[in-house]
Amino acid sequence: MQELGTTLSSFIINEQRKLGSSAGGTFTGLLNDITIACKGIANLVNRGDLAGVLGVTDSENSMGDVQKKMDLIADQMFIDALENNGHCAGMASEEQDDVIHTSEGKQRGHYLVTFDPLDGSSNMDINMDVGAIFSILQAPEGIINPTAEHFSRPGTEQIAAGYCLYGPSTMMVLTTGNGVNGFTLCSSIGEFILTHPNMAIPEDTAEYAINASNQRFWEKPVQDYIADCVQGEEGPLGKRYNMRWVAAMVGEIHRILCRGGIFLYPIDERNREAGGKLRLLYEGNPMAMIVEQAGGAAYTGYERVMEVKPNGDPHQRVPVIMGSKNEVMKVMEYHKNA
Ligand code: AFP
Repeated sequence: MQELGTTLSSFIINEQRKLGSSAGGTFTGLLNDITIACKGIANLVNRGDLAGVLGVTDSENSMGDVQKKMDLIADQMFIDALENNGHCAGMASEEQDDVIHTSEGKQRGHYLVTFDPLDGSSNMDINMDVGAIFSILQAPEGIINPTAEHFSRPGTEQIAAGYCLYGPSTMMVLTTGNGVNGFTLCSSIGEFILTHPNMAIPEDTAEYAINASNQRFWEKPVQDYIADCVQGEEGPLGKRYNMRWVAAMVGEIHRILCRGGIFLYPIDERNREAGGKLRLLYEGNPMAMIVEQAGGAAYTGYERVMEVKPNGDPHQRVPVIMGSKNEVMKVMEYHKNA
């Protein structure tokens, strides 16, 4: 019989033991709750139209995005999985206006979880990559029903972050602040198995990801950087660049973890007032933690994403420039010189 390999749960238990953590059991339980949600979502995403989960609803989220059927289903699957075992004190979801309290009568745990239950959901209907992103914070002592303020903490306070990519295979990528590890869902036994230990982002790259259709709205430093990339070997950067756009941040960051690259969703003229396009708590902070833990860098153009001061709004937005360290620092130079 083929060897099973290291499951996600046994990996976490061993990691907690090595760190001498007293929270081992409940933290492992919390991660287990998240994997249950992700496995359930993976199953529906994989069956697609056969499961009747494609298409839109007639509702919008607080950001004005039309919600897809699968956005709402994935959101509820996260909430149910996190509520069931009492490891979580409260949740905040990109799909909900307000933070979510654990239902009356349910046990409350020591952690706060924020999540984007279905990142890149416009890809659902065209059978392309989608994913889930999550971040875990320690809950403040003695708080029964956490408020938005309790979730509004800088990314440096995250104790774990991860994403689940529903691609050709389903992968969970996780950091608990001690490197980044990737696990592939083995459908025959229903377990995530460690397949990508110690993921590391190459420091150099010649591949960028940006929605180039927004070019006329970007700030000058980003305009200048991309213009120089496009010039290739003849330009000041002296190399030929490749470009990719998955339109799901989970897909972009996964590619960068696997082979390097830089992902930009900068401030532009249309999103300047909102502070950017991507959400700090649901996308910016967790992905910045993963990228930094894999040896990459994550900035807004002006400061580290994880040091952005939260403004109390769980839907606060942020510009992001993240990926291979030397390339991100190059873009930072464009900002400093502007
Ligand atoms: P949703 O989470 O609303 O599906 O949005 C996905 C996303 O925030 C991010 O994952 C992508 O990088 C980005 O939007 C794609 O945006 P464009 O519409 O500019 O392609």
